[in-house]
Parts: sequence; structure tokens; C-alpha cells
Amino acid sequence: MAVWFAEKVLLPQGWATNVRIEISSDGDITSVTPDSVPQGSRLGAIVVPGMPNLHSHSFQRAMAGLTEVALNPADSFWSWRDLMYRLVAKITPQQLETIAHYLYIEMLKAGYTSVAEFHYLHHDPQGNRYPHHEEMALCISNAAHQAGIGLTLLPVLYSHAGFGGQSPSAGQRRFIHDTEGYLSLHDRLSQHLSKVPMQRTGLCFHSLRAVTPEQITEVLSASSHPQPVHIHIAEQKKEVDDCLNWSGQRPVEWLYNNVQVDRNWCLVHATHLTDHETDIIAHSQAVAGLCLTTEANLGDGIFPGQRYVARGGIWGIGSDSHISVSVSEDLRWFEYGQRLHLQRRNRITSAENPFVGDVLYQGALQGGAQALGQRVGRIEVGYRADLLVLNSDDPFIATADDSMRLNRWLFACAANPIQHVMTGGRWVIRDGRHRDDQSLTQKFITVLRELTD
Ligand code: NGQ
Ligand code: ZN
Repeated sequence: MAVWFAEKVLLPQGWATNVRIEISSDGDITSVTPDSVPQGSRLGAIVVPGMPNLHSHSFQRAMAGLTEVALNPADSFWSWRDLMYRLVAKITPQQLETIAHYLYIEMLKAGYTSVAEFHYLHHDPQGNRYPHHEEMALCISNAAHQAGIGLTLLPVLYSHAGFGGQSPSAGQRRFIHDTEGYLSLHDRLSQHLSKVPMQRTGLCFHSLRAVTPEQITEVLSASSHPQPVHIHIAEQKKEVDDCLNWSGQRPVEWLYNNVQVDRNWCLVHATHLTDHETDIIAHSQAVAGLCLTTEANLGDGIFPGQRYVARGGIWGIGSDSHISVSVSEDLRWFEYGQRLHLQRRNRITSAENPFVGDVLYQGALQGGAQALGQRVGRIEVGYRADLLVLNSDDPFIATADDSMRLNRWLFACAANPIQHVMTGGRWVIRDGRHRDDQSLTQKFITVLRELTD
């Protein structure tokens, strides 16, 4: 057991002063006592919970920035996807592990202390299973373990190219399983990860495009315990139209009419919603998985955030394609998207709290933790000690009182003020550095060269 102390700590109910925190040897918080006298080791002056990242395709970090070139007057999400598939065709397991390891350290530095990896790059470039079926997924698990970030690994069921069970394309062959193959992969991974600290698995359907209704039923009925279930749901207008053509219903409508959607579900890119769909997601208490910078980058559209938050909807953030890896940038863009769309200011607020930064940060902690199915996102007894220490020498942080601290960080700091990061009770970032920085950077450069020449 370790005893720690910090002057200002963000608790679920707000900022507390002079807080004593006990952390067990397995990394969980065992007591939190505000208004204490200084004792134990000092965490830092200003401590907040680390943020869960609810949506990641790690390998896409390798192409970030390279697709910002007009190749076609009709450039879109779909033409971006063609370029993404070119990268998919090349990546080896070793390259994937290096990319993910480097990215997960970038995430820690940016404030993410756990991540849900939506993993569909399963097979070799010819589409054949590796001798160890779980080879690629284990690269993700190893990368997270070495970086020291928490992981909810979501092996993805991907069987079809489009609604109605269309045959997959050549570009998709590394993704493809039938239900049985998928469940056996999920089983093997669940067994393996149960022995790795801070890691677990969940279920995942790539999208309603990529699986049939029967497959959804088979997978859900094969799972004996509650666990996270993630799906891409309504990112593109074309996807909504294709779903209407197939079923007469929009994707969210179809899902709620055919599946019991509850708090275990995370609907990623619930971008195109009617008011009614917005309200049923909010009512179900499923998590809306928002990936603001990727959705902007891909030209997806704007999630009806003001309405959803006003109705008590649960939401969290993901860095998805990793065009940006920054808690503050993604949170800020949730608010800014609403402002640009509605032509008003201060949209993501609540009746109890008019401070946008507070509502953004606490909202994303809650929804992110729920989507990952992990005891994280709160500095509270029984939760994992995943903590960020903010740099109290930063002028904006130094001068902020309790009410303005998160606003100053999320909206005003130009330099990243995250100084130290702890996960599971252990320091992983000290003064902005990770112990693997030196050895990994050169390896990552080599992989980028190999993949982009
Ligand atoms: C993905 N990514 O699976 O990586 C998707 C694109 C698709 C995002 N939606 C591919 N951001 O949806 O078919
Ligand atoms: Zn995605």
C-alpha cells in the first residue's frame, strides 16, 4: 500500500483540497481523504483522473497526415478508405506492435490512460490465418502492456462488404471471420488477457454493413457474461441510405428495433441521427462514441450533441484514426462543432454546471469508463489509480481557480500541461517522458519509412 498527497484533486463531485490518496499494491485506490495534512509521497499540485480513449484503430496512426492531398474532386470518407486499405495490405505483426507501442505512449502523454482498441486487422496479407490465430491481437496487447496503458481489446467481427451479406472485397480479406472463427478468437484472447493486468476483452461488430442480423444474435447469445459491445453505427449518409434500402430503417432505428441495446453498448460515430434516434440512444444509456477530430478529418458530419447531452445521454471520446492524439483537442472540438452548427456559444453544459470544461471532462470520463468496462475514470475507492498531474508552472493552470481550471486547460493552453502520468498506481510518464522513448523512436521511424516508401 502507498500513501500519496496532492493539493488539488478532481473528484467525481468536483475539486477537493489537500487530498490523501491510498493506493494498493495492485494499483487500486483504497482511500481518498480531502482536507488532510500533507503526508506520504507527493503526487503533484494538481491531479485529475486519466481519460479513457474509447475508440482506436492503432495501425492508422502510420498514415496520419498523408491523405490530406486532393487526388479527386469527389474526395470523401470512401476514397480515404481506399488509401487506408493500401496500408492494411502491408502491415506485419512486428510493424503493428511498434506502431501501437509508440502510439500508446503518445496517448499517455496526451492524457489517455486506457484505450479500447477496435481491432479488425486479423489475418496475413493473403487473408490466411496466422499459425497463431491471435497473432495480430497479441501485438496490441503486448504494445499496451509495454507502454503501461489500460486496454479493452475488441476483436472485431467483419464478414461482409455491405448490407444484406455482400461478399467482402479483396481489400478486406485480412478482416474476415465467420461467426465460429470469431468466437474462437474472442475466447483465446479473453483467456490470454485475463492474465494481463489492466486488460480485458469485449465484443465488437464492425458495422451493420459488415455483419448479418443472424451473426449479431449468434455472438450475443454465445456470451455468458455482460461485457462491452462496440459497433460503428451511422457515420456516413451513404451508410444510412444503404441501410434504408436494405431494411426500410435507419441504422440506429434498425439496431434498437432488433437488438436489446443497453449500457454495455458503445455506438461509435452515431453521427447521422433523427431527433427520435438521438433520444432513444440517450434513454438506453448506451455510450455514444464520439471521435471528433477523425470525424472532422473524414468529413463525416456533426453529432447532435446539445440535444443528446440535454437528455442525459452518455458519451465519451476516441482518437480513432489518430489524426490527432490529444484529450484537450477532441473535447474542445465536441463543443466547437456544436457552436459552428448552432451559431451559439457554450452548448455542452448542464443545469447544475455552466462551466463547459467541467461538463466535457467529467462527461468523457464517465462514458469512456463505461465503454471500456473498466473501473477507471474516477478518483474514488475501488477505482484504478490512473492519474494525470498537471504542470502547475503553466501560467494558465497556475492562475486558475477551481471553477476555471479545466476551461483554462482544455480551451487555452497551447503547450500540453500534462507533466506526469500514473496508471495502475505506477508512474509511466515523468516530466513528459516515457522510459521507452529513446529505444522506440528510431524503431517507429523505420516502420514509417517501410510503410510509406
Ligand atoms: C475503420 N474508420 O473501420 O477503420 C473505419 C473506416 C469503414 C472510421 N470509421 C472503414 N473512422 O467504416 O468501413
Ligand atoms: Zn472506427
